[in-house]
Amino acid sequence: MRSIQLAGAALALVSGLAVSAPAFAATTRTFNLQTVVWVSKENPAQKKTVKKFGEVYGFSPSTLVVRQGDKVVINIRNLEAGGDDGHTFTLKAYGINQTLSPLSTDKVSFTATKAGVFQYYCEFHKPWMSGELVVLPSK
Ligand SMILES: [Cu+2]
Repeated sequence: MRSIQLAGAALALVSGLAVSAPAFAATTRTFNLQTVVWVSKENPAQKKTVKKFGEVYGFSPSTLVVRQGDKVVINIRNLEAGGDDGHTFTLKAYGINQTLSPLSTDKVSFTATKAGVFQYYCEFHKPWMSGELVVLPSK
């Protein structure tokens, strides 16, 4: 990287052109996510809602913003104890399908090579248990 910058600077001197540094350098972006229980059969006050919609879960935060080229590290805490409340963190665009261990923290990491808006979700509770990864283009 440094040799490329030096080569660019040398080229600028030779050609008389100014070389502007990139506005943002790629970095590591770390997020801490948790599963969220919005509606649970264990909550007596939510009985009617469970009957209508089933149990409802989510991720918090549900929007992750990074830049193309960034290394992304996502620590995901699954607050559920297991049983029929299993979760996954699935981000198809990046080939990720991570089973979330009950009452544990799992780590997902990848490099955000593709710019765009990509949905992630839980295989068992999609489409409502979902969020978006926003990868801002590097150029
Ligand atoms: Cu789930």
